[in-house]
Amino acid sequence: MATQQINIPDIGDFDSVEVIEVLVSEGDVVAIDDSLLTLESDKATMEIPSPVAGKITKISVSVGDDVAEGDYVFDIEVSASASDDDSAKEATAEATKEITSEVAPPAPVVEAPKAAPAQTPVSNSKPVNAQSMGAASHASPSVRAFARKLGVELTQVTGTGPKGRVQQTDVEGLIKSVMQCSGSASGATSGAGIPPIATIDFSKFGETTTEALGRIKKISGKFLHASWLNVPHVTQFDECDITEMDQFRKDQKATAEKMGIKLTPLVFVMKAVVKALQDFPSVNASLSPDGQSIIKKQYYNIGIAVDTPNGLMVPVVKDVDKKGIYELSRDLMEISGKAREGKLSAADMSGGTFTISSLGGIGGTQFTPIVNAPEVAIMGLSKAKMQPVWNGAEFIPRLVMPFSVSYDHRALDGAEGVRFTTTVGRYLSDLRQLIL
Ligand code: CAO
Repeated sequence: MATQQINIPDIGDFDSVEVIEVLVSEGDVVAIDDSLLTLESDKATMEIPSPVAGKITKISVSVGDDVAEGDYVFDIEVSASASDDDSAKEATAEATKEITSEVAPPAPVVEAPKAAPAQTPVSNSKPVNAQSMGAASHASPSVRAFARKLGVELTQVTGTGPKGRVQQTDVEGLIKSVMQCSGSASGATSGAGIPPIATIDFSKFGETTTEALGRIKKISGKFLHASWLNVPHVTQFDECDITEMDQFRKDQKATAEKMGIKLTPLVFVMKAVVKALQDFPSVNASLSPDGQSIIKKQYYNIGIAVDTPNGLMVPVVKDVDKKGIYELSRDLMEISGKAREGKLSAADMSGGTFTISSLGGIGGTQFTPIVNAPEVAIMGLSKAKMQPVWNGAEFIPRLVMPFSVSYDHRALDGAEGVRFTTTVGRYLSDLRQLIL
């Protein structure tokens, strides 16, 4: 099979345009016209479709790169049947020129119509995040831009065009049905009636500068805002004695380093959390769309909040229950590295069942993380410190780690919430319990 080098085609009047999405990963199989990249200038967004069918064998471009016509971006191992399909290449060149008239950053997702709060999950829908928006659906760049502008995730739209291609009318149909539904679900829509914050001309009081928020920050901000408005949050604070755990970590550090792995407290927390999730299945869950039942998941995929130069990303470590601490450390290093380099794929970001946000490497005593809806709980880790602890006879120095769990009060009662945090703390204080 021949390998074809893919270069940026004619992109109109633009000399250099920023890559804002890499829509494929190495190993992905693509069809002719499948979107490979999204580019964005200050005036327009455009997608680069694949000129051939085949397997992506190399990606030489990352989110944030500037590209121009002729730049080499991918290698595709061309499927035998498609290797000399010139007409497809011409069609692709045409499609690339279809440029939207304004920048349309992704907005909050409009779920399939349900008489329930807008953020509640559709049980069989993919978890939603910036990277996954529309990546797997077939649609022209103009339809993608139209959907993005209205905040519709293309994977939620049933395409009625040839080969299931999503048409503009399909997107309009979904919006119409959601609007009808939200109108009939009294009080269910989020944000309605919220008093606005006063607009102030700060320059009246001193010098100011205004900088546009980064793209990732804008997207994560919308999800955080939706969760904050829709989920009745409770945050339970707790702390645990991790003296023995940390000694064990230090004992293993040299072995880990020889394997090229950095062992931090986070992987032990992931194991303790998963054991506690097995004890409390309602925490590893989502509410049903009508809010009348709870969907408990028998898989344990932990989202990890990663601080990147572009903003907060939440890649997911899969099957944490089945992995040891070395494998988890390797996974953590890999996904946090990919997050920081802007190389996460849709698959890396989906399927999470519970999230951990660790600020332990930075500082702070406690914080209130926002639930990563449609999950129902999130843990916040803070920095462990040596503290004097009374053992009944004297104060002894112990390493104590503060942590918190915010949860959706519709899914969990306060008693269940504190039983969960107490259980996590117990496992972290005595790791032997993880193998019982
Ligand atoms: N207490 C004390 N020390 C801790 C700690 C804790 N709870 N957690 C980590 N540390 C230590 C680590 O052991 C490491 O020290 P050594 O190098 O001496 O071993 C150091 O802090 C740095 O750790 P790290 O941050 O590199 O690694 P991690 O596995 O703890 O975290 C990751 C990985 C990706 C979660 C982290 O790098 C990160 O991005 N954190 C920020 C997440 C964030 O922004 N959350 C907020 C979201 S809401 O706005």
